[in-house]
Amino acid sequence: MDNKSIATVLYETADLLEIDGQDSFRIRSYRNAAQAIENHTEQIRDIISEPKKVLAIPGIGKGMLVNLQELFKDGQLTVQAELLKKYHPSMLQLLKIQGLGPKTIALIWSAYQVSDVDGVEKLAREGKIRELPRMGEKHEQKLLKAIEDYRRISGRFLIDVAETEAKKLTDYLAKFAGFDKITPAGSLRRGRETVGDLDILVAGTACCSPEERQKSVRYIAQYPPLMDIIGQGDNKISFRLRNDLQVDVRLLPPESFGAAMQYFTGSKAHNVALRQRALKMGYTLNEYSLADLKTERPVAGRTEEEIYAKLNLEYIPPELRENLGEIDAAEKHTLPTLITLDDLQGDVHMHTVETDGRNTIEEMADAARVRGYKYMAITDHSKNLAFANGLDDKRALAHIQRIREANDKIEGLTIFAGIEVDILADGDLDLSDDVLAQMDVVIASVHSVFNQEPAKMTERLLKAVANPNTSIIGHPTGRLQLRRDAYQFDMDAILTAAAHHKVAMELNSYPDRLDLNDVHLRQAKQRGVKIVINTDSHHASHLDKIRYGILQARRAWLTKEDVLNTLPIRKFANAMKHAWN
Ligand code: DGT
Ligand code: CA
Ligand code: CA
Ligand code: ZN
Repeated sequence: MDNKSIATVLYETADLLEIDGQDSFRIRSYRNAAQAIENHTEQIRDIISEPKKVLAIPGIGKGMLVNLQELFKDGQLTVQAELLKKYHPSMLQLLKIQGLGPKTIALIWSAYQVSDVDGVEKLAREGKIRELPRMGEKHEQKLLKAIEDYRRISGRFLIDVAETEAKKLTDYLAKFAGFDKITPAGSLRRGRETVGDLDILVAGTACCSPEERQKSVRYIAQYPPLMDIIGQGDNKISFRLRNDLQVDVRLLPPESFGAAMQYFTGSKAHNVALRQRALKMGYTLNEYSLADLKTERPVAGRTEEEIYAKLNLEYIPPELRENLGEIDAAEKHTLPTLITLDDLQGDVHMHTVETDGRNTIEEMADAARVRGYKYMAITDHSKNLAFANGLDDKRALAHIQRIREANDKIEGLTIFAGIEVDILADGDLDLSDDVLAQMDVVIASVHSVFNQEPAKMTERLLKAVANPNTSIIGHPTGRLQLRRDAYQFDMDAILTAAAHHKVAMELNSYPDRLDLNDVHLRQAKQRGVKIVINTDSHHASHLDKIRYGILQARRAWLTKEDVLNTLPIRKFANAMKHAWN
């Protein structure tokens, strides 16, 4: 359990205590602890066995320490578990609706004993919310709109959330004797940027007799974070987790594992095309096997590799299985050699305590070196981003100095001096030209005035691309997944200009962003624009998020050659100054 997950549980508990009408001192102690843990740089799980260290965190007293110990021991908080029993776990979903806080939820509960989203929506439609104290028709309309928004974006989960849940569940499954192979399939395996539900496949001896299957399903049903079971069949169980993520677990005999992996990895469109090919070749393909059409005898099924091979296809990596030309390319042996994590030589977008990051230059550098990078860049914010304590010219110059000093001290890694400079509303960059010219890496990003007319926004970005100091356009569309749409502009015009000026486009790996997306990345590649894959880390641990960027790059068919931060150091430095080869 990482600090963020702990903080979530504590925040939820505080809200539930408030709904329950408990005293404000107790509620505040949970919120304070949540906030302290969220902001703490050291992981609680690493220090939980040393009570003194935990108690040294401001906001954490003896009582909270006991809670934390319990959380690590049992995977849940008794206080929270009991409140959820009293009000039903659906209360946690209600709390996610914008503008619906514990106070209103408590009002609704005390008047109608309703604690789920559907129920509250029904009350609002029947005009029963406006009848509550301090509520009116306006509140009711706002609430309906918020529920609509919640529905639109709920249902899907960011890849890191899905991946974390999948990891926890597969660890739990691995403890059961008789499950030999366990793997996530579906959109998570394809590396999609958001995931609708988890598809987990399990094979082994426990899958093969009715009694054993029953025992296995019973074990799965006892998974602690499971909220409710949606369906249960002979070899499948579907359930919902506390955070509303749905999971399908399927039990398979080992000889079908490859066929099931292939089928349940999808995508649906890829499967349909593959099945048509199989039929043309005299086979049937389903989740159990690839079989001879006439004799129905299986010819492949234990591994995915043998299925693709029998269909005269090169093995197709999961990230490409979207029926976007991959089957044709696999037949002609023209599948791209997709970029891998090992190809990356550095990460050149990260923040430090000087602006809104949590670690120092040295701490970020140590983390980059541990990852095996050859180079990195510190790119703190510029002054336009006032809430992030962005740098003005003077502080930027001092920061360059500090970065150079840190670079002199560290061996085996080059720390480039960089900046993430704001693109102001008129397209000017937020720092003076001669300061920017001293930087090794200049990432220009839009962080304000998102709602300009598309023509104006295009002009703004074109000006930033044409600025001789710009090396990279950061998170080029500004979208925040499940939260904020991209700002509107003429992508093709920007890419054409970027190719001309040899300015790279960023693939920002932060799961909320994953910007550019796969479609735009393919478009960039067609236009001859190079990509830089970065994390935009605000904490040393964020450097790990680079793998989401790699997955996204692979879904866009990118190879090592398309990505500048696969280059050796000297060539990369030149590329940041518009010399791409
Ligand atoms: P998601 O969950 O919306 O993020 O996307 P997926 O791709 O995980 O979709 P899901 O969970 O509905 O189904 C998992 C895989 O199962 C899907 O990628 C392909 C396969 N599958 C599901 N339904 C069908 C179907 O009707 N025909 C075929 N050929 N395959 C299917
Ligand atoms: Ca799925
Ligand atoms: Ca599914
Ligand atoms: Zn940014």
